[in-house]
Amino acid sequence: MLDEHNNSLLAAHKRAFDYTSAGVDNLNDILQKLMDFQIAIPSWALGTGGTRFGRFSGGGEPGSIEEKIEDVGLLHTLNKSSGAISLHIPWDIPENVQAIKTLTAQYGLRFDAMNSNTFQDQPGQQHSYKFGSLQHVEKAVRQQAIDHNKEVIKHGIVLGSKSLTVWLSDGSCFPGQLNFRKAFQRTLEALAAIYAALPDDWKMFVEYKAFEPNFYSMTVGDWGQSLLYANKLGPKALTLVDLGHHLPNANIEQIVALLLGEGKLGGFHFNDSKYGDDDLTVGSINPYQLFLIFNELVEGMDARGMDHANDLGWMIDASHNVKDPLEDLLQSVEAIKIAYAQALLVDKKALTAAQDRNDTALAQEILQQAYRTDVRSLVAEARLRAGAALQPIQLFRQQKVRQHLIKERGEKTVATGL
Ligand code: RM4
Ligand code: MN
Ligand code: MN
Repeated sequence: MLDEHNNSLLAAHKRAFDYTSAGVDNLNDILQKLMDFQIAIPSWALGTGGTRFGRFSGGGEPGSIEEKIEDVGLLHTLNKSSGAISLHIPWDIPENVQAIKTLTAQYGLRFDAMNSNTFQDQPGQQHSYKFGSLQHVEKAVRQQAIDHNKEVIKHGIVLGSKSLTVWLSDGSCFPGQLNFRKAFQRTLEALAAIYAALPDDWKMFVEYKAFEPNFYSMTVGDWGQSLLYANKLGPKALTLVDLGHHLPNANIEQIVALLLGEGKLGGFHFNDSKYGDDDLTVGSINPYQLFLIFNELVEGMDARGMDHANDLGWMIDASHNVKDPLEDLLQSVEAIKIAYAQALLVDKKALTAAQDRNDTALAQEILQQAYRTDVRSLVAEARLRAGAALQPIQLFRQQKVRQHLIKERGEKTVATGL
């Protein structure tokens, strides 16, 4: 099916590719980088997301961890760029570990960061997280949250994951509710207890979020707070940037540049937002910002001699309320690859020279020259060379994949997640 699809589009693709690639010096290097670059899919993004007002389930959602792996396998077959899955515990507790590992290997997938969840109460749970988890005033609640994170690490070790992402909803909703200093201290001590359980070759990502579900203060609310924790915890602790977790107009590219410079950027959660959400499809609102972020990522990683594909964690973190989640994920991966390809096209030497001469207009020209290049055929060529589809969404629709999934799994399935 893939070959048939690709053959039918080949002539048009070649025309576009020849046109764009004619102006690119390091073409093969760029194509190789695009092929190597994999973006993990979170297990909670495969079902239809909801808001607090409602959830409108789509049909054929994966009902088990095995089916979630199958969905990511399908994405990876279509784009050869989604070669990893990130699990959220307890939404996806791996029960039959051996079978799950075999299934994942069969699709050429690996397990990305493990995610703990101390932002919801689970059935049968002894202590409630209503007033926080690692920051909680009661030791027993903090201990329960620490133990949960240790459990998550254990699941991850068996699966071959190498990192733990800790995102806390801890904070307060009203002034006076919380002693900030004490909450920080308690959280730091609890994080240290989790850090101590981390294997030597693991990383711990400390994710921050400006607001929600707490609306007055968040105990890990911005990159400064995250960096404080990460610096105090030790070399395995790093800051994780989720694009949607900033206040409006924050200069995320500058944050990224500084964290990279400090050697403290650990990973990325991709999404986009218009107002204050963290759920929209990557690149759907502000693709120029995404490009500027990638420009800093490439510059900063190259300055430190880092491997683009493997030295940071790359993941999508979005919630698909009105689109087919699989189509939305294909669009997200494509948007990331486009921004990455554009960043690779930036004439770094010329930009540095322009910066050193304070030639502001030229610096902008250089950036926008790259941004305004239509790199879609380069990304498609990388997919073609990797054995994937020239137009993943088109093939997904031609093959009526969603209809098949509905037939197989039913109209009324609901995936675990938000
Ligand atoms: C949070 C945060 C976390 C994700 C949860 C589901 O806003 O982005 O990374 O695990 O949502
Ligand atoms: Mn996130
Ligand atoms: Mn989020």
